[in-house]
Amino acid sequence: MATDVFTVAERIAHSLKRHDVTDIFAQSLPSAVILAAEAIGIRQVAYRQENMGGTMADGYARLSGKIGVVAAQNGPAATLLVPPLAEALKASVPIVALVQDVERDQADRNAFQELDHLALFQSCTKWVRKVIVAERIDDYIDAAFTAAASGRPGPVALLLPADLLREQTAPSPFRRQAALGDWPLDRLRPRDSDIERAASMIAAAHAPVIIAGGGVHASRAAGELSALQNEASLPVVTTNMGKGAVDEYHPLSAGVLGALVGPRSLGRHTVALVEEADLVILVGTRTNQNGTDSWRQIPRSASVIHVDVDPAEIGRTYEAVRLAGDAAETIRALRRELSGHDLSYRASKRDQLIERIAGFWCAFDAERQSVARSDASPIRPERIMFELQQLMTADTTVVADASYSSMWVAGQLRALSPGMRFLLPRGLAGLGWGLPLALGAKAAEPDKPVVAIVGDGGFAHSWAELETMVRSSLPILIIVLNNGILGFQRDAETAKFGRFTTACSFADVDHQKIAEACGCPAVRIFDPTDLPRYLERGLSGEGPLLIEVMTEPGAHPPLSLFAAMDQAA
Ligand SMILES: Cc1ncc(C[n+]2csc(CCOP(=O)(O)OP(=O)(O)O)c2C)c(N)n1
Ligand SMILES: [Mg+2]
Repeated sequence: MATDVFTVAERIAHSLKRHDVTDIFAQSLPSAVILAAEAIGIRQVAYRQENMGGTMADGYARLSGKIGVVAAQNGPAATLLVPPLAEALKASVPIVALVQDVERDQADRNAFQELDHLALFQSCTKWVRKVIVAERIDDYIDAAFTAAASGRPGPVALLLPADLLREQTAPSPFRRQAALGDWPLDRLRPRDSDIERAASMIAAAHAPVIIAGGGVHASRAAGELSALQNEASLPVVTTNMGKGAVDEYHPLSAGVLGALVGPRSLGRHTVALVEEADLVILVGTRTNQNGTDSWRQIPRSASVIHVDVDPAEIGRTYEAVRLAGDAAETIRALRRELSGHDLSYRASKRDQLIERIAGFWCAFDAERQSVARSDASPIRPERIMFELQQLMTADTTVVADASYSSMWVAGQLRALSPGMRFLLPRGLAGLGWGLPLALGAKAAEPDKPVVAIVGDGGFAHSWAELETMVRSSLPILIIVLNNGILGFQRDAETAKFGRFTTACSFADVDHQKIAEACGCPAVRIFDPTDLPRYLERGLSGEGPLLIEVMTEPGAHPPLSLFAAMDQAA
């Protein structure tokens, strides 16, 4: 078969298969490619709207460890890929976008739906190329996968002129047999002298703390991180993106920190671990505003070690011992080095540290009792999280939309194992990502339960994909937090200006009916005691279910932005 002459579209399909691509998120375009892909058994998950399709590819990539592939038409369809690719760029998720372009001899004369795609994708991908020569197609497909999955993973775009796809061509004269569909592609590690220096600092530190970010998940480094946590008796907090990097029931785990430090938060207690640290070990984090509560937490006096696959992230804000490399490889090397060090000082601190962290969790649980166990109607979101916690397992993938949904998940749920996945669109925190991220996650791991928690505002960006969910047999549980408002928007305006604009309140929307109209069973609940049985049904995997929960519009997560307001209340 390798010597046969195929069309470029068919060659693309075969290359995708070689890279173990089993699913493409698409809407029939570029038609030649999708027809060729379906003909050889690659599944098309047909989205309703490109920006949702790109996000499905994102959720798929985050969960599966494989590169997500999305395809789209030129022009307006291509422009709709910008938001999901931008999120993936900021969140370091590898996606290959296959985008049709106008026929080569029609370029630059206002052909139908012609747009400068190179310029369009420049800002939201790490690599964009247009294929001009048919015989080079295998080179370009492999280059696209390599660019997406190597170094700091991210999205790429490959532009495919429509006439090129129909052209017949022989296979590449160079050997092209590698499967490049998994990420990360390379696992580089720092030089020994840097590992030795970092290990000595860890062994000698009086009050070290690890801040683990999303890079731990990207590198599949949760096992290594947990081993380091245990062996060196290191307390671990995570960023929002890093949630689940360690088991949050481990006695040395102190949950998510970031900006969740207001009243009734865990972070208001655990922040002391960072503020009092003499050594902060950053792992796989871009030290962004939300991850650091506006860069307020790490004291100037602390030494910093930063493990990151992107050398440019190290030292961006915090000068650090540079451990540029893959998180799993680097931690493994650190552990090996530490095994030759005397860790008795660290061990001597362990019990005291465990007791202190247990005290934080205990205080947090006592403080949130009034909301997490509240019987009130409208329902407190903390109560929903409390009930979900009782029913989820380490296999459950929890997905949230931007806004408060992300914060309820990050701050109220507790990860049950190292590597448990919580998919949060924290690259850019855009509304509407929750449902499509969850559908991508379900396509990646059909046998695992997926729950998507979305606000009513964000969900409105993505309702149409309910039909995709039903048609494509991707049964997930969707929890719509219907507070009738753009909650964060209203509260942020109130905190900053003392008033808010007329956009913040919605007319009543019946999400149960919307779901049912698309063939998805749904309930609308007002009483928190109804939560357990519906959550159980939704997580059972029997079929999709949408639970519209009428939630308390006055509830907001304990973000530092609101702390002054809350303290005064
Ligand atoms: C695409 C996009 N548009 C606007 C915003 C600004 N924004 C952040 S949160 C928010 C309100 C979200 O309301 P909803 O989804 O109902 O969640 P709630 O806060 O009420 O739980 C808005 C408008 C955004 N993050 N993303
Ligand atoms: Mg809302």
